[in-house]
Amino acid sequence: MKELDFSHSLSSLIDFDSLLNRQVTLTGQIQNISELAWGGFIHLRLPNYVIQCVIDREKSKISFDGLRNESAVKITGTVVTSTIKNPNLWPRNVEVQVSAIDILAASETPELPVDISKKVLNCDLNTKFNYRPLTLRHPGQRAVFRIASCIYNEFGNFLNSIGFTRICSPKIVSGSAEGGANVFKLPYFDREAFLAQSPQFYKQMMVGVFGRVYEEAPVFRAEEHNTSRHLNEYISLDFEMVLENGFEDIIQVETAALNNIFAKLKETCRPEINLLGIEIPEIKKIVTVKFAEVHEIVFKETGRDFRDQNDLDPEEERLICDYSQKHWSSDFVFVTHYPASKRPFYALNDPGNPEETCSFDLLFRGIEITTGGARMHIYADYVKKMERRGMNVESFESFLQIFRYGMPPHGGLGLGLERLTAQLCGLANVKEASLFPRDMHRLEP
Ligand code: AMO
Repeated sequence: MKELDFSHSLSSLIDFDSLLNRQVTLTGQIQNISELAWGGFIHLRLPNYVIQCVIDREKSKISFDGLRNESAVKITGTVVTSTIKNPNLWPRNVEVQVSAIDILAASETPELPVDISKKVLNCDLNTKFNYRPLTLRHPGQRAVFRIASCIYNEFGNFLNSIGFTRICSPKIVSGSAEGGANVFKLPYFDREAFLAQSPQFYKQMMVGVFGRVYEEAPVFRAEEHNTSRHLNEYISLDFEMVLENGFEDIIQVETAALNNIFAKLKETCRPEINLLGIEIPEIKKIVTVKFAEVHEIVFKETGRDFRDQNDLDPEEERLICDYSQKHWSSDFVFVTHYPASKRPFYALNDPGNPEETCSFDLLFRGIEITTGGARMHIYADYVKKMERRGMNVESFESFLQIFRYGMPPHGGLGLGLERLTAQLCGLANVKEASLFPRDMHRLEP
């Protein structure tokens, strides 16, 4: 039996510098072809790289006939120092002098439905999403999702490092955790079930088990409005923990988690950051402002009066972020003490002012990226609040049993991966930070 050689598949990034003047065989796809009188260039897309391959027609006897953008090919050649440093390529210091090209699968049409060989992917959102398997191959799009991948990994890595346990909660559930009408129903044998709006109840249950838990998973919201900030399915980065001091503990952990993510992005995603021309921030100081104060600041600064509203309007979120930039030099604002009337039943009301909750939203560059807060942890408090809200206490009994067996003060948060990615990458629409976005009109691809 032939012994399999896994040395290549198990190697990490290719160290092209150490391969200088050596022969390599690379399997990838053709990002771009430039044919010139003497030969030309192929930009070959590899995992994490787009490398320049140079074809000398005379020396190599390779013809450009039959080579098409996106075809899958195996290229053999010698790694040499590159003469032109093209900023769209990575690595930039080396290129491959091609001796042979083997076409593994030719792209069917010479004219692709979207030209993904240019630096900027020039098409409208619908086209971008209709041809997602193709448009995602564009280096700018790949960069967005490499950044999302790093956020996802580092959120978990950081929480693991401070004693959190990863959980996977069910996505088919019997009720709505976040309230409201935006819940998807589905037939479940002889009854009705729902797609989870969040892992809220399960992460609270699991705090009773491990004390500190996190989950990174899809959640589902039947939002009936098509906006640039809403998806019907998104990735929620959640954690839940025992609180020693109060909901400020959650803000501390989120700040540290975000700063770790930002440091990791700078360390590992430099080519992507440069390609997108973006700036990765750092939370140098924690800025908190009470919900009621936001209304006052915005009114005083702009004359816009939102003071009778029990939530922040998207416009008001933008205005307070502008203010924060100008006066507090911060891209991040933790807005605290949201009105109890606007928060779900599980939120802990402020003992000093029961109209307010011990909760917060984190705003980043003009948009809410996180909701978090302390929860009630006494059984009788849940029953009282739910009855006051006219909720059917019995139907929540499987969740409420955790409070019958003793639960410490606890709280946590949910951070929208797509919203954070979109804000970091300067994308105008959160759907652009979703690989295969789901909205009211889109179920494919
Ligand atoms: P909330 O419903 O505010 O809170 O959601 C938390 C975060 O998820 C993101 N988000 C969305 N992203 C894209 N499309 C949507 N339709 C969408 N809805 C929400 C936002 C938001 O800040 N259980 C609580 C969290 C907690 O208290 O632990 C919850 O789900 O970034």
